[in-house]
Amino acid sequence: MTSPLRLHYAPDNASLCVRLALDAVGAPYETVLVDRAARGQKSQRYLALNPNGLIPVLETPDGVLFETGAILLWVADHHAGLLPLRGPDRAAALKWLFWLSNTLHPTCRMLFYPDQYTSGDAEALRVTTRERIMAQLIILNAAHDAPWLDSQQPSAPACYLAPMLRWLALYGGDTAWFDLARTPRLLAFAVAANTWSATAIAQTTEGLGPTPFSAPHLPHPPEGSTT
Ligand SMILES: N[C@@H](CCC(=O)N[C@@H](CS)C(=O)NCC(=O)O)C(=O)O
Repeated sequence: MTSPLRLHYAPDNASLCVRLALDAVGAPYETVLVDRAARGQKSQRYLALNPNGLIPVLETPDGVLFETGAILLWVADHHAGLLPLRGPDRAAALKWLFWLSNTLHPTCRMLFYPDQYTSGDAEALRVTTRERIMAQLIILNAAHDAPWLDSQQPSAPACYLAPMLRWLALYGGDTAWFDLARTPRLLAFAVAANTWSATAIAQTTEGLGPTPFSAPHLPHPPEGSTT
């Protein structure tokens, strides 16, 4: 590797979470575009990095990493500022990071890729999935142990959450159901995330447009495609 870190990405994909974290800590990295229009994530070359055929991958001096949550944790372990170092604050931040990875993100995937989860009525699955997502967002909105949610600065869980709020507003069929006003704390979070310096970089590199997390528009990336 010519650069210590290499992010395999597609615009507005889960790689955006990693990009935000890397830019938040100022870590130098290279990007490698995964051509989703050509199903590059299922190519033999990519599957050799991530046999799951999913984006992102981060190549690191410690090896090839996949799974967004694991990558965010790795970045946080190597750069100060994304997670509390120890104690109850770290425990709570890890709890929510894993919740985002194991609970909210998989539910979002059922909305974005219903055909991968049912051979039956995809739209019916989407209807129940929207209800599940809203219930999960209400749980997060009420969390008493998530100060990262109210911070103006990015953290590992915040870098995971902000893109998911964006995707919920943009993808997954009819998006009229999604209204951040129902979760005012998450709305305030998204407004703050709009102003991160890492967000400004992603607005350029991935064409995210204005207010990318609180009131997003479909992206106009300089290269690649979202799907
Ligand atoms: N559990 C995986 C999920 C990643 C994921 O869903 N990536 C999407 C892009 S946002 C993807 O690669 N989709 C392509 C596909 O499903 O074929 C992670 O956290 O990294």
